[in-house]
Amino acid sequence: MQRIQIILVRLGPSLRRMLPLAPAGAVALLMAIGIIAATLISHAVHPEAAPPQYVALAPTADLTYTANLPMVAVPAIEARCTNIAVNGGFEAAAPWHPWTGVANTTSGVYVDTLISSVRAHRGAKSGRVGSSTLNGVWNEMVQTVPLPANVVITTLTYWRYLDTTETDTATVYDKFTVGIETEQGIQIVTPQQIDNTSSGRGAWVQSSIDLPNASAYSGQRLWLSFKAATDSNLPSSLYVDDVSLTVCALP
Ligand SMILES: [Ca+2]
Ligand SMILES: [Ca+2]
Repeated sequence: MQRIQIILVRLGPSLRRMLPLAPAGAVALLMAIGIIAATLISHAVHPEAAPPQYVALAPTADLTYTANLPMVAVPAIEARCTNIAVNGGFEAAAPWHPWTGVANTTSGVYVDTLISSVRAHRGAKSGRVGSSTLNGVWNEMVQTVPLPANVVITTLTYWRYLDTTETDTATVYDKFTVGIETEQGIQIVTPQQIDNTSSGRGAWVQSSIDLPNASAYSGQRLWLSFKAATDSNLPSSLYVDDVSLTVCALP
């Protein structure tokens, strides 16, 4: 019996591997045939041994296997996050690179007028759009940022200070928008709007914007934009400081 049992154990997995899709009953039948053949051979080789004995098998008794596979350690791939905005605190010396500005007032290009020493969230300076003295202003401050490859998250974070002489908090007269654009000037987020009706006037407030589908812009150059459009009465400014663009990218 010892010899027969060894053969039986070997036949079970072999038949199951040969017929991986066969019904369990068919496999059991083939196993039984194999066992009978094996015991007959064993008896022929060793006629002195006990006569063949047939063993009833449960169909699933030999169909459960345990495979011991080598363990392979797979290191986790982590995204690295860095701030790629430059001079986000507006403290660097002139010419204030890399911030650039355009405006519709008489001074032409306004890189200098978009930097203010009137107030700062940190340090001595901040960026400013709008005007504390002029009405009917449209101006914009932009920084171009090159996104790395394999971007997974892009978040613009900034502090802003709404300084307005408007007293109406129900109707929008002076409007500021903060967004992220392509180099063609196409907004790729819903811009955040701050206007004379917004809360938090006369105080530094932190805001952030997540770029949706950030991976689609991997390797592209984008614009961080701060814009102002004011009406013909009661000037307004928006000061911004500590601007960062946190970009998380896979290696
Ligand atoms: Ca500053
Ligand atoms: Ca106004």
